[in-house]
Amino acid sequence: MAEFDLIERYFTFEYDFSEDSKDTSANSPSAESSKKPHVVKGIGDDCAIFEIPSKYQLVTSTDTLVDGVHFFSDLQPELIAHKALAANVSDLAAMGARPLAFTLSISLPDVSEEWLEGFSTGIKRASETFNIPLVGGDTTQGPLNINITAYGTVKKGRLLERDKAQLGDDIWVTGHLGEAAAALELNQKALENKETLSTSEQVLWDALTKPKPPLKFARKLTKLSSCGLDISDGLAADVGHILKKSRCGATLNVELLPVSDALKTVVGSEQAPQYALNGGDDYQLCFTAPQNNRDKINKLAARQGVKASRIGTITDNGLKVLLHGKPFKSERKSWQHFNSDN
Ligand code: TPS
Repeated sequence: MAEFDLIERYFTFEYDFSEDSKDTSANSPSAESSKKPHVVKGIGDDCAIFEIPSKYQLVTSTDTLVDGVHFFSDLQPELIAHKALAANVSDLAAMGARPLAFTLSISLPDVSEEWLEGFSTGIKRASETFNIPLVGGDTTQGPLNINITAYGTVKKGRLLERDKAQLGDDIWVTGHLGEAAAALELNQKALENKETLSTSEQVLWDALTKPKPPLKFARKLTKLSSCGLDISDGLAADVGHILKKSRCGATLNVELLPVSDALKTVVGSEQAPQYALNGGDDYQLCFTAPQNNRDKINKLAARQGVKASRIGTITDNGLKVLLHGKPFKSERKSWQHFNSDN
């Protein structure tokens, strides 16, 4: 099948976005939405065109997913597609941005119509889940590799940045941590014999393959926090990025880390915090906020149906990881590319 036919057949979607995101749809904008950022032209020309009114800013992030590094190619193509888009919109959530559009460049070893059908279904579904239209891309032949560039918008000054932590801020995380990393260890079992997964194992497997970054919560959070990022390499490493950029330190309290019953059941209560601290692939948010905002953050989280846990404090220097006040010894390493220990 020629490249043009492939794009026409598998990557040209009619979108049906919810009311909340009409302003981000690729369809012609209404008078009301024209005051908000929107896509003027999606797939079909040499470039997509965005309208960004002056009180907004465009944010963008790109991520490549490689076979064997970010996923195994025998995973269902629907799930590979979901994960690829989720990992990218997670960066939009990390800035408190509203999704605007994404491009997809994919390199495929060969054209399997069945695989493409599944991948296309997964991309369409995920783009509806995250309210973000596909506006362009490229297809080439080569080793399986998926690159997505996501675009989002923020109102000027209303965003989460890594360099904005302040001394005395609380450190928070969303969701449960460590499940995806534990699921990776189940991978072979899950792929070979799915029906034998226990209920708890299935929870972990879903966390690995179907992450749902808390986009709306993150956007609303920009009223209560200016500092955050998404957890992809592992909590300790990602908190480290905040500390470096904000030139500060932190204390993390291991007993406060949100570990699920499912994780405790599968890896044991003692090991669970090790996964939460250094697991990676969580695609949850870590943010800091003044202590005065505790109640408001808890209320926002409850309204959005998001779990938010206060896990530590910003200090002036160094990262301390404590379990009930005593130093906690990490047995795992956070994720690092180019590191042979992964
Ligand atoms: C097959 N993993 C890969 S990249 C990454 C993590 C935790 C960090 C974020 O990457 N092996 C397989 N699948 C996986 N998901 C992992 C390992 C774990 P990036 O910095 O590229 O966004």
